[in-house]
Amino acid sequence: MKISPQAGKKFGVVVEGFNAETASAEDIAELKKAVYTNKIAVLKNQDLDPGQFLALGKRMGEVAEYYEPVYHHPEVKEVFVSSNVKEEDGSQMGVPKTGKFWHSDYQFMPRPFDLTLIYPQVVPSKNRGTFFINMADAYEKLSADLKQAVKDTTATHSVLRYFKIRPTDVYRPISEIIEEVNAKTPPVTDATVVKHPFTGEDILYLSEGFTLSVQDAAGNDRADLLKELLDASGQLDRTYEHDNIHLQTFEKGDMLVWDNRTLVHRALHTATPEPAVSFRVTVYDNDAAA
Ligand code: 7UC
Ligand code: FE
Repeated sequence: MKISPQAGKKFGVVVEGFNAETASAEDIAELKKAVYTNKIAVLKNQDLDPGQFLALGKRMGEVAEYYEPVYHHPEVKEVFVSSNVKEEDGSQMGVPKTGKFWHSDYQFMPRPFDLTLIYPQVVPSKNRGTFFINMADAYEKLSADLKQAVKDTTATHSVLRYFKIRPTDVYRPISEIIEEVNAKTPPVTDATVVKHPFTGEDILYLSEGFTLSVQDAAGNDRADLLKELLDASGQLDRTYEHDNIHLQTFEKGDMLVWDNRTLVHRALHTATPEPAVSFRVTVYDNDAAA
């Protein structure tokens, strides 16, 4: 196994010679350390079926299955499927057009995932990739005034604005669906700046997609501050040229493993949609900080 920095990129490493079937415990530990330090690892030349992909996830930590079954792989429910391609029998596997907004996975849940593993299956020929922002770096780069302003504030997150209507929701009143989403996944409130459990970094923990509000210690809504923080981090830049934005490209056989606590990401917008399918496994890492 050889880990090297991604040439010409803001962050991330490339991992060559990683064999999911024969990797030692030391290899897995080294890989996880590289992910926490460099935020994203691209494992080259992977060839795993959904069961083997799940097995790799289990070696990284405690695999968490997605709470909405419509995303589940039909054979391996812990594998989350994003697909805009119809199956041969006309059925839909998983959900199309997922994550086309800045977010981190499960940011709206009481416990967000530590690691996300994405394994692209059908890779578009152009416009492939995912945008990422390192929110520890974004915090570090805030002005002294903004760093002061964000102290003692909290941020509230919800899936509501990006909850996907399921096939079974057709003809249901939207008010009923909204009530159901709020009952099942009530908004969660966290400190706006959280400490990374493994690296100790301070992370600006908010996203354009899931963060509803920021409030100060007295409970006053600080919509102005939320907007300023999102703007400073690069999440409001519709040209995607902000210095904080990293475009992670990939090719068939690549597997991306990222530090979901630190990074926000966003699926690349494509005007003319090409077939794209990817499998995902998400992991809670219960290891004590090394
Ligand atoms: O369909 C989607 O964009 C899924 C999104 C609402 N949640 C992904 C996650 O893991 O938080
Ligand atoms: Fe995502």
